[in-house]
Amino acid sequence: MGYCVPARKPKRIVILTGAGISAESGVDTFRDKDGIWSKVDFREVATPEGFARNPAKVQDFYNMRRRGLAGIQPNAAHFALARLEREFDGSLLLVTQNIDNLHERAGSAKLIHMHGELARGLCTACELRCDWPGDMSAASQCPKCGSVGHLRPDVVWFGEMPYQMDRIDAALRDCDLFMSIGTSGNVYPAAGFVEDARLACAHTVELNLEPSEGRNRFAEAIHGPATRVVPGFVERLLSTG
Ligand code: BV8
Repeated sequence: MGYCVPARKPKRIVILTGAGISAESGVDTFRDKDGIWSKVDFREVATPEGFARNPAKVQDFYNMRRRGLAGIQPNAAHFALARLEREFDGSLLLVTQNIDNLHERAGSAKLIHMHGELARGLCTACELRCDWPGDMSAASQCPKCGSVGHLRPDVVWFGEMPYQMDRIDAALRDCDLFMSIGTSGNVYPAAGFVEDARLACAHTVELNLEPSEGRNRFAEAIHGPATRVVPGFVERLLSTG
């Protein structure tokens, strides 16, 4: 990495979000003390092996989370990122690890769900990916190939390749500002994005309730609840003349 000339005003932003940005909307995080992985073993519900062993258990796990989508709303942090996308005169890409639909409901469009989406289904017989707002089970029928029992939640499980990694890598290689919001930095390849951004001489900022696993890989960190620190940082960005 040659000598990095800090960009005064960013022109190309990449933003990574995790469960922490949806916490204040009532969505459980994974690793906090009463997080999802403290209640269920991720090997049983978020791996292809777990699905093969007990598909009904996995379907119930995602049906429960999918039903929860109806009762939640985007919060001030989601809306602040949608505002940044509207008002920022440079390029911006929002990459989320979250499978909830709060970013798009807040108005974000330049969005990649790198770990998939809760309200979508994937047919393992014909590869169809489709909207699936309701419950899913072994009796569910694929709307395209008609086969029964081959539908699974369209989410990326451990050991599976995240979605659109080529677009994400290209944006990281070219960005001059990388923001990481509400993620603990435990899961790869997402936890390694800060390194890719630093290699591109980008300014790197962590916005999180507390220091994450990767805290010391960021040039700057602002700690506090997302609904407070994200709107504040967006205001700072948009007011930098
Ligand atoms: C892959 C979807 C090959 C399902 C998820 C290198 C080293 C070691 C291991 C690996 C490695 N490379 C790959 C691995 C294996 C594995 C991995 O990383 N394992 C970990 C456990 C060590 N990775 C994979 O298997 C990935 N696939 O690598 O394929 C490959 C390799 C290279 C390039 C391409 C392909 C696939 C992983 C995806 C798994 N699916 N989710 C579902 O949701 O059910 S992961 C899931 O957990 C989330 O999506 C997220 O990605 C991850 C971490 O969760 P976070 O979002 O960070 O949430 P967490 O609870 O941990 O933290 C919340 C944070 O918010 C905390 O810091 C907290 O302080 C903060 N917070 C809380 N409240 C607030 C707040 N912040 C602000 N405001 C608040 N109010």
